[in-house]
Amino acid sequence: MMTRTRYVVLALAIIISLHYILSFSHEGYGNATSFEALSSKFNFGGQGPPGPQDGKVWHEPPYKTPVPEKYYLQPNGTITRKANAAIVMLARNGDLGGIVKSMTQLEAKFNARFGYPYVFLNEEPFSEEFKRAVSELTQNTLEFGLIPHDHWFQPPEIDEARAAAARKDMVDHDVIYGGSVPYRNMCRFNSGFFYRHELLQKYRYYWRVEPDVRFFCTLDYDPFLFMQDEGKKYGFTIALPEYERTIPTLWAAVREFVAANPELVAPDNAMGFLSDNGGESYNNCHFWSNFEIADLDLWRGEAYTKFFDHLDAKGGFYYERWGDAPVHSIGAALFARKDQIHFFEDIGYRHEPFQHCPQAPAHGRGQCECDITNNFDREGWSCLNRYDRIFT
Ligand SMILES: Nc1nc2c(ncn2[C@@H]2O[C@H](COP(=O)(O)OP(=O)(O)O)[C@@H](O)[C@H]2O)c(=O)[nH]1
Ligand SMILES: [Mg+2]
Repeated sequence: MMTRTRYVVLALAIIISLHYILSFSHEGYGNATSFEALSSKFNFGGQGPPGPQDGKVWHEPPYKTPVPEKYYLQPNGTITRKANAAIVMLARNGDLGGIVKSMTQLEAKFNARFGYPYVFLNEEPFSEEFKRAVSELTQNTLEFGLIPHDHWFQPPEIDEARAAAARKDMVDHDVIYGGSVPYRNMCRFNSGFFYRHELLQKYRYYWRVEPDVRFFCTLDYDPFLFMQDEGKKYGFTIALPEYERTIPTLWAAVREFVAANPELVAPDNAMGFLSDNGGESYNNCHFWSNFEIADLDLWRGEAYTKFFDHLDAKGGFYYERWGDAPVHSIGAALFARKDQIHFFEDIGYRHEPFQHCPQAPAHGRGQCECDITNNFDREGWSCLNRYDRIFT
């Protein structure tokens, strides 16, 4: 009996070792680009414990595997477990109407049942009217935070004459928000500061929600628990290219950072989403950051912190109009493993002028109130094909 057990254990050990050896070596070949090859030579500190997907060979994008039933609400509707998470809304007092629309839908489709707190942030104090109006929309906890001055406004190091000339040039070229300083403050804040706000310190995950967005489908599972238990770090619904004129020198700054800090780049990262030539140039693809469900520790970690500081020192948030969408996307793609970036196929979402409408079977399961043929994913401009291809 003893010898037989020993034999089985030995055989299992050999099979498991072989599996790991094969999957690691395979992975190295399958997805190598010059940047990834460079980065995979190094060991990576500061990325936290290995996730459950470590070492897996991907033959298709992770979203093709349905969300496990264990994340769905029980038939009796009771919640047994929650993640440490909040819904984060950056807004002005004047955004109240749009916030009411977004929040009403999010409550109806998800949060009235799941009970996550809201954190509202603003560089000016929220009015009593704003606070009262939003508190009428939910039973859940609400927190209102004031953004510290230095996290929002144009830093004194910025050469205002140069920034003003850049703004004028963008206005002359009809770049959207090209002449706006507040928009640039917002992009820089979202890129490098929102996760440092004192109200967010106690949370690990967040869902970013903007005014005037729509959520089409009933969400019967907890996306935060899904992120947490599956080791995901960044979730999106729409991927598209950025306007080149807003980021002419961003990629040069990224390359400089990677060359100087190769050890901070994650192995098996999503460079293949960002670049069609192994990191040589940026294809301008980014995750549309008006929707994000993500791990705050991704931004708080050493890699992204240094990356943001490097970009901020370049002044591109003001001398150009670097958006938080490309900055976050590049950060997520380089500092997380590709399988830690999740496409929420089952969350129906619209921010003008684009929408993601889930396809079958998610469309039916979520009783999605969207035209199934009106879906950005497969339109010519969608960058979802660049996401898909990094897994195949
Ligand atoms: N507090 C504050 N929030 C802003 C400001 N500008 C934009 N926002 C918020 O930043 C987010 C993006 O702004 P939005 O106007 O929707 O930009 P778009 O989605 O790129 O067209 C939204 O949540 C806005 O409420 C501002 O000057 N102050
Ligand atoms: Mg918006």
